[in-house]
Formats: sequence, structure tokens, C-alpha cells
Amino acid sequence: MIVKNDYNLVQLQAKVQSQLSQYRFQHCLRTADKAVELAELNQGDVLKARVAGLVHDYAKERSDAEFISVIKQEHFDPDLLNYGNAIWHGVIGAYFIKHELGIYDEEILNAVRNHTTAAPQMTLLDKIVFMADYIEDGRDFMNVDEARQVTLADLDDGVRYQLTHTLELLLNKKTKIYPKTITSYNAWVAGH
Ligand code: DGI
Ligand code: FE
Ligand code: FE
Repeated sequence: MIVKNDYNLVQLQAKVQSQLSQYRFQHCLRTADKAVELAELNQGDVLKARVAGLVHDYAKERSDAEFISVIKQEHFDPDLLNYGNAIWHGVIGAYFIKHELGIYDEEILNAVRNHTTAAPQMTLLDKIVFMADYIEDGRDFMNVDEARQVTLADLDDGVRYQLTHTLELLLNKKTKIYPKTITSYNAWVAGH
């Protein structure tokens, strides 16, 4: 078992790399770097930020069948079956990270679970990973520079920015929205 604060980052990187395409592995490395930067800026735990950033998309390239079998066998909320990889790779991804990478730190696992949908209540590490994923140096969506500026000035404003823009995107694409995405938006952005 990996002892807290005793992560073998070289070994961990190799394991993450073995599960991902080169393109997505590089995204994980950049997310880890950005998470460290945000942790330093916000007095967060730099090591946990690096580990969580590195592993956050660990399960992203698993097959739907593998996720479905874990949802059923491990008794996750069956409503998850109505969604897909976009939601599964974080929520169920934490299960793979725990059992395959031996990361038992619930703060890190929760940051992974919350990295796509955010959550009504977020820890500093949750926010760091949520935002690092969005603004890492390889991102090039429209307004990414504005997202970076807002986030570096105030992490909570960054969370609000991402929640607003992602919800807009999902609505425009008529994508099915996971309930937690809405409750996060309500908690962070919506007025009374
Ligand atoms: O895994 P990444 O691409 O690095 O980033 P991510 O995990 O933050 O987001 C993955 C995708 O999930 C992104 O295109 C936005 C989408 N998404 C966010 N909230 C929801 C969602 N998709 C669905 N179907 N429902 C949601 O509530
Ligand atoms: Fe992701
Ligand atoms: Fe990501």
C-alpha cells in the first residue's frame, strides 16, 4: 500500500501512461503541472495536487462495457447507466485508481470524482483539479485565456466561470446533463 505523502511519482506516471494514448497522457501531465501552480497560488497541498492532476483521466479510455460492469458489480447508483464515458471516467475512474494504482487518499479520489461535474461543496483540492483540467497549457477553446485570467485571479471565480460555460455548451449541444452538474451550477452560480 502506498503510504500517504510517499507516492512514487515516476512509477505512477508510467502506470498512467500505460493506460492512455500519448495525447491524453500529455494532457494529464499538463493538468498535474497546472494543479501544482494553482496549489502554490492558493496555499494548497502541492503533492496531492500533482498526484490528483496526473491520475484524473486515468480511466478515460476504458470501454463502456468495463464501466457498466463496475457500476453493476460495485452497486454504484444505477442512474449512472443513463450516462456515458464523460460522467463515468471520473466517478467510476476513482474506483480504478484506488484498486489499480493503490491510491487510497479520499481527498485525491474525491477530486477525481468531482473533476467533470464539480460539486455543490468543494474542497480546495477539488477546485484545483477541476480548474487545472480546464485551463492547462494545451487547452485552446475559445475564451480559454479569459478562463485562465479569471482563475489565476480567484479560484472560486474560475469554478463559476467553468460551470457557466460548460452548462451553456451542453445546452447548445442538447447533451444529457448529469444532475450533479445542475446542482453544482445552482450552488455556485445561480441567484435565488
Ligand atoms: O476529461 P476531459 O475532457 O479532460 O474533461 P472533463 O472530464 O472535465 O469533461 C469531459 C466532458 O464532459 C466535457 O466535454 C464536458 C462534459 N460534461 C460535463 N458535464 C457533463 C458533461 N457531459 C454530460 N453528458 N453531462 C454532464 O453533466
Ligand atoms: Fe476528465
Ligand atoms: Fe482531463
